[in-house]
Amino acid sequence: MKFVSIIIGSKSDYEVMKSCADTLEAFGVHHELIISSAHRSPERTKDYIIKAEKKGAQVFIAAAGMAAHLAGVLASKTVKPIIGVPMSASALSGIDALLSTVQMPAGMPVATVAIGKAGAMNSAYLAMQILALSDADLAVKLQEDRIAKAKKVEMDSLEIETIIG
Ligand code: RP5
Repeated sequence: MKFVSIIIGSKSDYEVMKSCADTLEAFGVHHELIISSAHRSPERTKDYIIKAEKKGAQVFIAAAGMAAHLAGVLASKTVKPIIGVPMSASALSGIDALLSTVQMPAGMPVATVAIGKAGAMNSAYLAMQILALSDADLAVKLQEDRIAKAKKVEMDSLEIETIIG
């Protein structure tokens, strides 16, 4: 079964990354979420990538904070697309994780999204856009979501225009 794999570096990342899992759930996209760390449990992380690929993982989403090497470790073990989500987990408010995640050497890409909740949700959308390249039904759902978002902007504007006259 094809699915999206979400790996978070710590339980403390879950509150933010739940919105990634929720977004995939809302579109009916199979996914699983595990906790594994590049630094604290490197063997578990490596073993998981191999098992997940065998089970059908199509895209990996890696979320980590501080010196965030999780996405890079995944990139070293698979040629499936890797999306990195920097977590705000330190006095540097996620800038540390952003730079650790985004600054991959040439030939080892990690598609890095925004720090925190927007990035968590966008990682799900980006994963689905990748899957939608070979899933017409999912592509239609994503198009419908865009239309709904555009309509919401119009409705919000009308609401404000009504209030201010
Ligand atoms: C990273 O260190 C985790 O991804 C987390 O964002 C950060 C802090 O982890 P905890 O000390 O809260 O477990 O590895």
